[in-house]
Amino acid sequence: MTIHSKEHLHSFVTETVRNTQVTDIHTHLFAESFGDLLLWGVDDLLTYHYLIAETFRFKPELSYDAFWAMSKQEQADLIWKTLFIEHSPYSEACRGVVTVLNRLGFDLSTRDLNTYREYYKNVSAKDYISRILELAKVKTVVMTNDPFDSFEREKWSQNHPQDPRFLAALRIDPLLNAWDTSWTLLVEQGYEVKPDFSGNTISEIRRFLNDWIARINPLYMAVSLPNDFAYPEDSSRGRIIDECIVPVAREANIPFAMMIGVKRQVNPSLKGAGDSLGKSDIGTVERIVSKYQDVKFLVTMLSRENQHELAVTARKNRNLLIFGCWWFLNNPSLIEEITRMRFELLGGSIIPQHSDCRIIDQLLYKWDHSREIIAKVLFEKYDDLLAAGWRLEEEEIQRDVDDLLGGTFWKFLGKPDPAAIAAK
Ligand code: RAT
Ligand code: ZN
Repeated sequence: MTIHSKEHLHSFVTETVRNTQVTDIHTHLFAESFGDLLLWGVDDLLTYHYLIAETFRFKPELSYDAFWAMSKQEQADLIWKTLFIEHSPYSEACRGVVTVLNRLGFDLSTRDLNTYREYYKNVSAKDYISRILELAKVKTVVMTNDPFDSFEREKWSQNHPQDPRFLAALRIDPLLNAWDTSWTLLVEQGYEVKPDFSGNTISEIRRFLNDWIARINPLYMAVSLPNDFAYPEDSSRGRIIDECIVPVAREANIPFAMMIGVKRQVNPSLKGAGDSLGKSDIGTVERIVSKYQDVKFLVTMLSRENQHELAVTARKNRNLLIFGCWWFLNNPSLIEEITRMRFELLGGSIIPQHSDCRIIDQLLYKWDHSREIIAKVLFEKYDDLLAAGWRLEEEEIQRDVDDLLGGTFWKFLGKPDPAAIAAK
């Protein structure tokens, strides 16, 4: 059907973006078979590291050690009282909790955490995962799988049947960012590597990567990189990228995902909440993607200041697909500005958002909030197009939204979307 008015356009775009199933390309969620690695429920929701950092700001008298000595439930009580009772929860991470509780049907007028807790006592992880994925209209999530984590390795070795809604990504931070210590972890797994790269070290690192690729079938290899990451670089990281990651990515035909701009542990007392960000040199991205045009790169950058030049770099390199409004950028004002700018420079050849969820409940808010903004910006772009004299069909809008919420990712990988096949 042809779009016939501004109102028709607005309601069709809003409804389509709201209802189209998503492939969430980067999360920290896990399938049920991974046991305690999967976080869910109101206490995990409240002890999210974003909220821990916000709580300390209102509690100058609270010692870090005292907070870390508390049980999870005590921490959640304190966070709830501080951020939700003593102040209004309008930061994005706080509003997210409100959206989740509301979507789950809890009575927000009571503000009684214990009654919310009651609900979770009677649900199983299995049912809850299905409920949240359905409510959030997320068809598949990509996990962050860490071959350096012994608990997770153990889970993979148990060969549980794979839940098709949870797809793998091979995360290799220690290999690239801490070779001085991580080489020993490869030795422990039976690879003959030496800290100075002598002997078979390079081919053994490749063997390690290939073995993990065979074991978990990852959609991509991923790393988070500091803001001062440079390429080329005379360092173990530079060497491993050139001689191990790139050839393995090429041969396995999977992208190398670089998440650039983290300053780890600027405040170690905050533990997992203590990381920050810094502006990076776009030349680094330009040089690596143009050197290896036959390798695919997924890139997201953490600093707002890098977003425009990253989008321009994608215009110049079709082997670069930019994704998401990552971490400190996952705020409505920034998502709106970044998404609009990306649409203007790159049309639909982007992945506008990923959730980065750590707690499965968060899918409800991260996607609700992002969909609202994506729909708003997309409506404006189509409206401008109508004003310029174009005609639009509803089917064309549905096609475009399918691409933005997953299709572009699958086409970049060169793989069919398994959920789309299963639905047929
Ligand atoms: O967004 C986050 O929760 C961060 O703590 C990180 O997990 C980041 O997304 C990463 O994958 O390193
Ligand atoms: Zn992440």
